[in-house]
Order: sequence, then structure tokens, then C-alpha cells
Amino acid sequence: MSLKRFDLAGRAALVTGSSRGIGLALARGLGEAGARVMLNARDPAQTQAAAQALRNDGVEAEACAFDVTDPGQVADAIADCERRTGGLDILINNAGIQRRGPLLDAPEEIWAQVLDTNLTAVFRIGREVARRMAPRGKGRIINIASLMSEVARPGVGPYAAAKGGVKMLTRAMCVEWAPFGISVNAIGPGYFATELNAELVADATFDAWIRARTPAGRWGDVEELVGAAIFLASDAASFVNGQVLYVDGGVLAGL
Ligand code: GCO
Repeated sequence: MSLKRFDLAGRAALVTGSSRGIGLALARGLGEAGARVMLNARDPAQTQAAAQALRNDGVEAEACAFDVTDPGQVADAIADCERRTGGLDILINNAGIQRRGPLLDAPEEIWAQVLDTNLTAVFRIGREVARRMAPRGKGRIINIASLMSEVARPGVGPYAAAKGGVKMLTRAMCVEWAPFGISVNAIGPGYFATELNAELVADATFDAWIRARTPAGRWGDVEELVGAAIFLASDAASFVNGQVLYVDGGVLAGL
């Protein structure tokens, strides 16, 4: 079987929130599969440094720093990416934040910040990019959901609500944009040892609980998300649409 169907040569991708963690791993992975990748974070220096690191490893990478929660910056940045790449083929909506705490005490601004970054930005950037993909009759949009798109745990209410929304927004985008040749899917990570989860990894009780709760018995490594992203971004997934592909070591498979 030819692996050409997984080849991303000649494709241009934007990965939001890609100066570190899952986003950086996915940007690197798409680049290693042949794509030209635009990296994004709010901080220009961090974004440039991440792009330079990928270029040092032979990946065609450039920086595109903008705040995903700022409508004006999003509009300008997508126009800029389109100019610089000649047209985006792939968008990975990865940027996200986590603010843990009891819902009873959740401040308005925390709710707003989490929903704005983790859900509204996915809508806003998706819409901006799809407006350009549609006339071209092709495109791949991959939203980063979560196992929290299906289940919650105490202390992450705003995040779970946002990620539940990402699952349904992915389906809404699918049903409206598939006629334009745009495939929209999501990847739902389980528990990965990233900076966002550093305090959980360091908590011996939580660490033991998540290892027992995960059939694979361990935390995921961000590299283990790359294959799912390459697949969904490639011709190999040409008839896959509206799906959430959970990469969770089996957490959602059982009690
Ligand atoms: C938490 C974690 C989770 C995971 C992720 C799994 O506090 O429980 O941050 O939310 O990071 O969402 O997909």
C-alpha cells in the first residue's frame, strides 16, 4: 500500500497555540509529513523561537503570532497567512487554556476567558479560514477537543463545557462545510503530560488515579497525537467528516 495518501507535501497548515505542548508537536508532525506550517502563539518571540526550532530540524515553518481571542487580530492574521502561503489547506484549532476551580466559586471572567479561548476562537478562526477554503473546494479543519468533550471531573467545569461545545461545533462545521469540500474533524486527547497538566503530573495522588483510570496505565506523550493529525489532514481521510478521534489510552472505553 502506498503511503502517498498520507503525504502532506505542497500543503500549507496553520496550527494555533503551537509554540509548545500539543500544538508544537502537531506542527512538527505536519511539517515532517511535508506540509509548510505556520506556527501561532500570542507572544511573537515565543512563536519565532518555536518556528526557528522547527526550521533547524528541516521543517518549513514560519511564525504567525496573534491572540486567538481578538477578532481583529484573527481577521488580519488569517489574511496574512493566506498571502504568505498562497492559501491554507489545513487548520488545526489547538489553542486552549485550563482554569481549574469549583464551579460554585467560578468568577465570571474565568468562565468567559475559558469559553472565549477554547470555543469561540475555534468558531471564529474556523469561519475565517473556511471562508477562503470554500471557493477553493477543499480544506481540512481539525479541532482539538478532549476526553472532556464526553466526561467531566470536578474542578474543570468551564473547560469541559467548552470542549463539549468543540465536539458539537465540529459536527456543525461538518454539515455546513462538507459540501464545499472541507473536511472537519476533531482529535480528543486523553491525559497527556504537557505544561497545561504539569501540576496534575506532579500530584502523586492524581498521577496514581489517572494511571489506574487509563487502561494503558500511563499518561500519553504528545508525539502519540501526531499520527491522528496527519491522518485527518491527509487524503487518507478524504471521506472522514464530523468525527472525534479520541487518543486517550482507552479512558473512554470503560469505567
Ligand atoms: C484536567 C486536565 C484535562 C486534560 C485534557 C484531557 O484538569 O483534568 O487539564 O482537562 O488536560 O482535557 O483531554
